[in-house]
Amino acid sequence: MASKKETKPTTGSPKTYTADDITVLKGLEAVRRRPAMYIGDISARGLHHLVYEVVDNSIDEALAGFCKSINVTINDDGSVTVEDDGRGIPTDIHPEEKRSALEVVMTVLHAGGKFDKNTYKVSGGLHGVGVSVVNALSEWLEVEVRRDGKTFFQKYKKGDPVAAVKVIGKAERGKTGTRVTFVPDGTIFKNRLFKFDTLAERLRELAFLNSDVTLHIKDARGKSWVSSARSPSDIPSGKNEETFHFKGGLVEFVKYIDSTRPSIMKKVFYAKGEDKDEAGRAVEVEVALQYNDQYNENVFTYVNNINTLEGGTHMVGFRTALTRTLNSFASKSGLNKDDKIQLTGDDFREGLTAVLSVKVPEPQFEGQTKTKLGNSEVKSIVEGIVGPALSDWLDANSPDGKRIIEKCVRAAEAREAARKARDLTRRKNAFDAGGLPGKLADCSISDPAQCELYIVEGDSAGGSAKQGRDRRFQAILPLKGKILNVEKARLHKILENEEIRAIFTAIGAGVEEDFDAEKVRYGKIIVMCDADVDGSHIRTLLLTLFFRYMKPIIELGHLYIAQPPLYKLKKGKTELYAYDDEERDEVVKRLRAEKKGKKEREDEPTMAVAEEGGVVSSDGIVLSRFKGLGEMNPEQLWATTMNPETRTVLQVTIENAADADRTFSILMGDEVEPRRAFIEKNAKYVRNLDV
Ligand code: 0RA
Repeated sequence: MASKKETKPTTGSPKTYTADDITVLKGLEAVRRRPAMYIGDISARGLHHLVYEVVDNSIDEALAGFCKSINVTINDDGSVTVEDDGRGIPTDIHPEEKRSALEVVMTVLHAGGKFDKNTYKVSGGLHGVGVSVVNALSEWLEVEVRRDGKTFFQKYKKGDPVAAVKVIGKAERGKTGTRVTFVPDGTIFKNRLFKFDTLAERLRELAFLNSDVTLHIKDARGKSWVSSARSPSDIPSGKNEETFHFKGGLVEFVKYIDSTRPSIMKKVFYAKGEDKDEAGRAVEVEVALQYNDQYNENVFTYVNNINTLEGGTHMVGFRTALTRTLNSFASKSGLNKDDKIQLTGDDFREGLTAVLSVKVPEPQFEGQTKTKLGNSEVKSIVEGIVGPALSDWLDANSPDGKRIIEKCVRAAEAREAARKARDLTRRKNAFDAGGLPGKLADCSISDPAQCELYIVEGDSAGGSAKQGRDRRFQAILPLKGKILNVEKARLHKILENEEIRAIFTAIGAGVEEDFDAEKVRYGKIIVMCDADVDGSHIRTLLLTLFFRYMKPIIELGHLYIAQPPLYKLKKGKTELYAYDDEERDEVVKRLRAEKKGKKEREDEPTMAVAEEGGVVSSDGIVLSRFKGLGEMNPEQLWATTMNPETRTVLQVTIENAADADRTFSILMGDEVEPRRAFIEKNAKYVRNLDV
């Protein structure tokens, strides 16, 4: 048995710097100098990553078997608190550092590793960089640890301790845990607004993946936060508290993902197993799957709770097991008569929804976004666990098995029809200039990094864009009306669609499985639609197409949405544009101030906007609302929406893959009721996009 050391808080004596301290300072300063290297970026994504990083540490405690409950609170002062009931960060004096281990964990880069006894620490990609990174990037951070009957406390500013670790009270017998509260540093994060929904999505995902843990989130911000919102999605959502606990784990996750897609099975398949790698360390494998009556594949894979968007060896092992086991069940049960049609991996993936979660002691992450598992031993471990388990399950649930095989046979038949259409698209590929769509006005430069493709709603706006563009680097592809809803169609139908084929061939990187991001002909693909209901529908149809068939374009940050202005304000020869109501009111004030003395300008009421045509105010300002892109002439379109020097474009990102999938299936799928509920819940965004 290990002897327990007396826990003494460090004394508050004046600090003398040792050689070690200097490397320490260097470490955290490096984080502050190049925060993106540690948390990905300093946008909203990086901001939320700070919270995930602290939560991941609590999840590590849960994986080690010591933590049952994690609470996240967004406080009214803009700070966030993450509290767990784990063992608490150790507080005894660190033998080498000669100060509290707590201080070392909070202030030394990657110190977690030195103490870490956990088998599956959340490491890899941007995760597992340690709570010291969060500390370095915080205006201030406070940590409270309950351990050994005491409550310890330390506060930091920009990563530096304000004072030594102190005992501030007792802790109830047997009560242990860690509470971290921090405010992100405003000199690093320009936008410090936490989104409840974004945090809740990650906590929900973690609760599905770790069925023993209960995660709770509360938004304790008051009304004053609404006025500081910069965009409608910044406004705290109606819900301000949620608790996530899913006893059914991955089975419930699969049902959640497919909640708007009817399953063809009575039961969700589930398997869990463990095997050892060459070094004798345990690799855990857990999987749940079901088939729905639609055509998309929705497989989400995780390694140590990190979503592996680019797949990897665990995914390969899973697919191999699935194809092999279902094929042998098909011939064994005589469902594929005389084996007359060859079933391939593609056929077994149509309508498949699955979650695969593996725990790997030392994961190697590869790929463009470092979300691809590289450990080769994991393939056979996953295959060896999933294959036999699925085989047994099919024997025990043969009616479900039969429905799966029947669906796969239908998919194989459709695949044959799809092959012809697909060949057509392949031949019309990037390098075959003659194959480019006739209505594409291509750019003259060929370096993709410099080129932009505008996908434009409507022929008349397309015409303006063609005239207004800088033809050296801007290409224009006009679309006629609405494209096919890809959520409800099989691949061959999709590839027969003229408009969609034009998009695929203009981009030149192939389709779905054959998609090759290196062949993308444009570094920026910009969707430009009217700011009305039809425009927003077309935009959603296009986003669905990219999400389902060219996802890497989104993941690699190539996809953007143009922001045309909503208003034109004219006074005499001066023409100004406004992109939202607030800006419109400001511009009106500015135009008035030009004429009148400064004294008067604040008192003027803002002008009402007429539905039709322009409104002329008493002092000659003409305000008109753009109803569509087609109303702008080429020069206006260039000046407001296309000139890279002055325009705003929104980059499309995927915050959470499983939830994004659900959103698209809700918005574009068959069922009306969930769509109505979604639109009602998000009505404030919809209204703002559409009006
Ligand atoms: C180092 C060692 C141990 C636990 C932790 C760190 C720890 C870190 C965090 C961060 C948030 N919550 C946390 N809970 C625990 C192991 C402690 C032991 O062996 O008793």
